[in-house]
Amino acid sequence: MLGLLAFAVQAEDGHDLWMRYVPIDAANAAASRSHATELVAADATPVQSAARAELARGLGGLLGVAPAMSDTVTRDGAVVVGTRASSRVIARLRLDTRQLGAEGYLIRSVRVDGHAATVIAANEDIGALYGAFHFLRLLQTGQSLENLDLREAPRVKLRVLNHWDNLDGHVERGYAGASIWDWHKLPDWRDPRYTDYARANASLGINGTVLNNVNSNALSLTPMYLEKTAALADVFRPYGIRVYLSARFSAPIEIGGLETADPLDPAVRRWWKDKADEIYRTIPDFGGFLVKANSEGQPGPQDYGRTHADGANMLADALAPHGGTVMWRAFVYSHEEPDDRAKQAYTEFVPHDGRFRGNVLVQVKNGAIDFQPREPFHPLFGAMPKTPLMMEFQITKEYLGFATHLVYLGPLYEEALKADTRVRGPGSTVAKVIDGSLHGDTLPKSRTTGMAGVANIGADRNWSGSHFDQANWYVFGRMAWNPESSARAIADEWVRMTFSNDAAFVGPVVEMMMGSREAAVDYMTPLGLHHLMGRGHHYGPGPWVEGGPRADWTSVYYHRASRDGIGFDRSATGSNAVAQYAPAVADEFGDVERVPEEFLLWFHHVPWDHRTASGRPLWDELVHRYTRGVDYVKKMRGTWQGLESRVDAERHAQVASFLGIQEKEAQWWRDASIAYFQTFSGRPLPEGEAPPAHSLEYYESLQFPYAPGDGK
Ligand code: GCW
Repeated sequence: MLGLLAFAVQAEDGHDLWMRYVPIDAANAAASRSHATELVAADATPVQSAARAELARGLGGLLGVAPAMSDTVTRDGAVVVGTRASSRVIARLRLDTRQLGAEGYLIRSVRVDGHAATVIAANEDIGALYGAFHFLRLLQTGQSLENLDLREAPRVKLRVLNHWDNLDGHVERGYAGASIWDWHKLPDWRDPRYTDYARANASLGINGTVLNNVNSNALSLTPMYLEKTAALADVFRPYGIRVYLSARFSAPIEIGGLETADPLDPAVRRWWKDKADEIYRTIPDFGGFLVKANSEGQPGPQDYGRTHADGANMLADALAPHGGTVMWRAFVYSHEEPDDRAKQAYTEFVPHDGRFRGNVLVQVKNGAIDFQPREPFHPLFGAMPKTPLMMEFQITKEYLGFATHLVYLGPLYEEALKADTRVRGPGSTVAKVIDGSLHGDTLPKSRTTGMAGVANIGADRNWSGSHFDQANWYVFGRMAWNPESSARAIADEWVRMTFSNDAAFVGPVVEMMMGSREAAVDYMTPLGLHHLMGRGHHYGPGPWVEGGPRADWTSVYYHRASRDGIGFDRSATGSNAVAQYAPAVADEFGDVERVPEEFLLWFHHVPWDHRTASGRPLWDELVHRYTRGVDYVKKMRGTWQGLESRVDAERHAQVASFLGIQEKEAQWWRDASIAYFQTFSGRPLPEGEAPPAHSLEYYESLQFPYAPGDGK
C-alpha cells in the first residue's frame, strides 16, 4: 500500500515548470507546517494579490494544508509578507531595508506579539513578490525554515527575455512550437498561459520581455498591434514585467509614409517622438525598444551614412521623456567588410564609446561570432568603459542541438560571466562589466544595467520543447538576477523543484547536466572550432558548407582546414583579432603555446601533428574529443535509465527518447566531421577509434528542408 502510494505520482507533462507545488515529503512537511500556519498578506494592489495568491497556492500544495488568511499575527508560525506601506506588522518591525532597493527583499525569522513568525519584507510590492517566490523555493528544495535571515537584491536592473517571435506565429530559432503570443485573438482573448508565463518569469526575477523578433516587422508599431501589446502588458504588470518591442528602423517609411528613416532628419525624429508618445498613451509603463540595425540585411542608420550612435540616440531621445530604454544590439557585421567577422562589432562600436545617451544600453552577445557551443568572451566587454553594455545570451539552442539534446547552459553562462577581461587588472570579469561595477567611475551616472536571453519558449505543452530545456530558461533568469551565481547550485535547485528532492536522483542528474555542455562542444566543435553547422537551418553538421552569398556564412571560412592544418589564425600573423583584447589577454590568446586549449583553433591555424596537452597530435586529439562527446551522451542515457523508478513515467519516457535522439545525432556529428576533416589531415584514425558509419558523400547529401526554426 505504502509502495503504491509512493509511486502514485500524478501524470506530469512539464506544464507546471518548476512551480509544481506538489506535496513535499512527510518528515519535512511536518516541520515546515509549523512555519506556515497562517498567511498575513495584503491584497490591495495587483502585485500584492499576486504574491498572496502565489503563497496560498504554493503553501497549500507543498504542505497539503492551506494556511489561514489573517490580517495580523494570531499564532505561532505566521508568514507575513509585504512592505512598510502594505503591512502594519512590517511597519512595526522596523527592519533595515535600505540596501534592498525597489526589487530586493529580506526573509527573516522574527517574533511578533510573542508569536514566532517569518517575515518577507521589501520596500516595494514587487520585492515582496520576489521574496514570496524565494520562500516557496526554500520549501520546494527541502530547506529548513528555522532561523531564517536572508537578504537579496538584483545585481542587474533589466533582466529581459528576447522573443524572436514573428507576427505570423513562427519563432525564429524556436524549437518549442509556435509563438505563445496569439496575436490574432489579442487583445480580447488573454490566454491563461500569459499569466503562467508571467508567474514563471517573476519567480526568477525576470522583469522585462521583448515580444517580437529583432528581425522585426514595422506592423508591431501600428495602433492595432499596440493595443494587443497593451493587453499583454496588463497581464504581466502584476508580476513586475514590462513589455518592450523590437523596433524596425525603417518603420517611418513603412508605416509612417515618410521618404526616409535618416535619424538626423527632423521629420523622422518627429515621427519617432510621436510614436513614443502614442505607445506610452497605450502602455504607460512600456519598457522601450530593442534594435537590430545594419546587421544581416536589417535597415539602420548606416543606410544614410549615419552611425549606430546617431540611430540609437534618436530613439533614446524619443523614449527619454517617458523613462524608456533603448537596447541597441552590437551583433553587426557588414556586407562589404572583408575583415574577420569576429572583429567587426568592436571596430564599429568602440569609436562611439561615450557617445550614446544615458538611456541606451549596447547589447552584446557573449561571444564575437554567434552563440556557438563555445566562444571566447566578446572583446567589446571591457572595451567601452563609458557605455553600459548588456549581455545577450541565447537560451534557445540554435547551435546546441535544438530541443532534443540535453545541454544545460549554466556552465556556458557562468564561463562567459567569469571570463576575465583584465582591462583593469586581474578580476575584471565580464560579470562586473555587466553589473556596471567595473567601470562605475566612467559610466554615465544615469546608467542602467541589463542582461537579455533569447527565449526558448513556445506553445508546446512543456513551454521549452523538452523538460531539460526548462532548466536553461531557469538558469538564465537566476544568473540575470546575480551574474556571479553558480551554475551547479542553480542546477541543483532546478532539479529539486522540477523533479524531486530524492538525493539519489538529484546528485546524478546535476552531475549529468553539469558535463552536458562540454559534451556538446566535444561532439560538435572541439578545440575552438566553430560555425560548422548545416546551412540556413543550422541543424546537424555541415563542415563542408562553402560558397553561397557570403564567405562568413560558410563553414570553410571558419575552420580553414587544408593539408597543412586547421584553424583560424586570429593572432598577429593572421587577422590579429587578439589585439582587440586587453594586452594580458591578447598575449595569452595570441600565443599558440599559451592559449587555453579550448580556444586553440579559434585563434590559431596549426598543423595536424601539432602536439596537444595530452601529448596526442592534433588530429588524434580531435578524434578523441569527438568520441568523448558521444560517450558522454551514452553515459547520460545509462544514468537516466537507472533513475526510472525515481521519476514519473511520462517525463522519464520523453527524456529517455530524446537522449536516444541526442546519441544518434552526436554520433552523426562525430562521424561526419571526422569523415570530412580526414580528407585534409590524410591521417589514419587513432588506434581503437571506430571509422564513420557512412561515407562523406552520404553525410553531405542529407537535406532538411523542414527543419524547425529557420530564419526565413
Ligand atoms: O544566430 C543568428 C541567427 C539569426 C538571428 C541572428 C541575430 C534573429 O541565425 O536567426 O536573427 O543571429 O542574432 O540577429
